[in-house]
Amino acid sequence: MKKVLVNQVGFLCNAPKKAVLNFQANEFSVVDGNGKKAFDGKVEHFGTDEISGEDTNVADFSALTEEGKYKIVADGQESVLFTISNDAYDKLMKDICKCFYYLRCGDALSKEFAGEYYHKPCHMTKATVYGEEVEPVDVTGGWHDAGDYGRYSTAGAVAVAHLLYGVRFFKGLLDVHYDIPKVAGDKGNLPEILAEVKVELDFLMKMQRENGSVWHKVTTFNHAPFLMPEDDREELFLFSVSSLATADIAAVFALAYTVYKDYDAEYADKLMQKSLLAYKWLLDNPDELLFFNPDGSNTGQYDEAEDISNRFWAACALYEATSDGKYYSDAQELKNRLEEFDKYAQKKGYQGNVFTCLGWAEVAGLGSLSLLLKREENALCSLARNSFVAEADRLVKVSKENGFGLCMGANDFIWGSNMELLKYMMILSTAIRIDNKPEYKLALEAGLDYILGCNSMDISYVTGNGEKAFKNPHLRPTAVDDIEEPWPGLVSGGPNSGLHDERAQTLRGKGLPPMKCYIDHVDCYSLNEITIYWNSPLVFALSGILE
Ligand code: 9MR
Ligand code: ZN
Repeated sequence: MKKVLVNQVGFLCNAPKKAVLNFQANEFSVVDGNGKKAFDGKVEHFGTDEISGEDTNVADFSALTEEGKYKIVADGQESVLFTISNDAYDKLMKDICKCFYYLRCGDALSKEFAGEYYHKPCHMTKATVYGEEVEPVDVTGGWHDAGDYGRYSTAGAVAVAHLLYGVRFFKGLLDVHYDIPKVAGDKGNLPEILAEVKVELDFLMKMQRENGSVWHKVTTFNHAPFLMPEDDREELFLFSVSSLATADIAAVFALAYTVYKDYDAEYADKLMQKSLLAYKWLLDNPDELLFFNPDGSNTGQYDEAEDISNRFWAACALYEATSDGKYYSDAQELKNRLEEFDKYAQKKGYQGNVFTCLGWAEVAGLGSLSLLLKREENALCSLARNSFVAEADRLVKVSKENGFGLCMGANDFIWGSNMELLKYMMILSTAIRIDNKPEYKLALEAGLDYILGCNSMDISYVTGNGEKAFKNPHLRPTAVDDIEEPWPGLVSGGPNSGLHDERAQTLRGKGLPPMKCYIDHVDCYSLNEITIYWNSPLVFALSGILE
């Protein structure tokens, strides 16, 4: 089918702007809401690429900078209506931030702020410590991870990290105003994004044992069927501690300390103490303690191959927060070990630069972000800068291999492919601050265009944003709440050529290119689930674009 694919939300006035046609044409025009022509241009033929499998043709209208509502017309085909305006992304930004509020667990939602998406308090019972004869523990609060009701320490830490690094790099995020209630312990001066993040930080504090180690997750033994969160009343379990979770918490609490100290010194000190306690446990327990589900349990495993990147992140974050040289030495030693491990991983087909990996499994890039913030002239800070620039250069190269200008290769279309892209966009938006190459900006914008509809599915992967936004996330409350539309601002996992669920398997054998391995169906947990850490990198990247 002939299609004019475009970012369905729109563009900032001075941003690069393009649409992609999956058919050949000589010319295109941009017309406003009244059908009046606003711009004429020539279509540039690109050709077929391996990610979309389409004959792509590019219509560049960057020169059109006047605010308004427009659509693209070419050869009788029309795009959806989109906006050009400097506030084109205001609603999107509010929506993707407010998602975390709707995902809150415990006694946290109110009808006033959640409206029709309100649900009763959930998961309020104490959790049993799996395999131990100890008192059950109160770990209420935080955010549900995803379409399921699990709460996982590493996933939570990474989502918080994306948001807090976003705040550190791009101050504008502190000025995003949207409706959420005051949170416990807020002295009345927390910007919305920090109030929301505090909800998860408070929960993560409860996940830490007295000895500093951190439980990997709290979930029911198996995933709940499709029901509202308050109806999920199975016993909650705290599964074993892992060095992965402990290191991520040491890191993210140190990072949080650097942000919250400007608002609430007492809370910041508490974060720092807990970070140090976790770090001490790591030093006392140098052997990796990875995580695997006990037999018969099927909730998220979030397994990782090593804990070196997690320990590296913790050392970097503590160095950034305290300037204490001992963390620098630790980070240096871990860097060497990580390089060794990486040589082995690269042999196994792993791609990209390990010092730019931004979670949930590989987190050394989060350590690099702390080093970038430190802005020192030393070996590790240089490594961070060089790694981000080298990776951004690689991404630019990849983006030239397809008509979408998209910095993704066929290998990137895995489970949660949109996060792969969003992490790349985090790298690009950070690299711009080191070396402001125009190519970085082009690749970054193309990434946003892709997420918002300029893709061969012709779908915006953010609910409620774009005329053809996806509507059927694999998300328990949405699936059963009898409300027509899901709440806005949810980011879909996106195409996954691995087709890891039963309904996705119906695409098998159709010879689909990676970009088309997607169905907007509630059953498709491997293509269309949502998670906190698929929303969070978009918050970071969009903040970068708006800066
Ligand atoms: O996001 C995770 C993805 O990278 C993995 O490939 C996948 C399979 O292990 O698991 C995803 O995480 C899921 C988690 O285990 C449980 N909550 C929902 C997450 C998103 O699907
Ligand atoms: Zn809950």
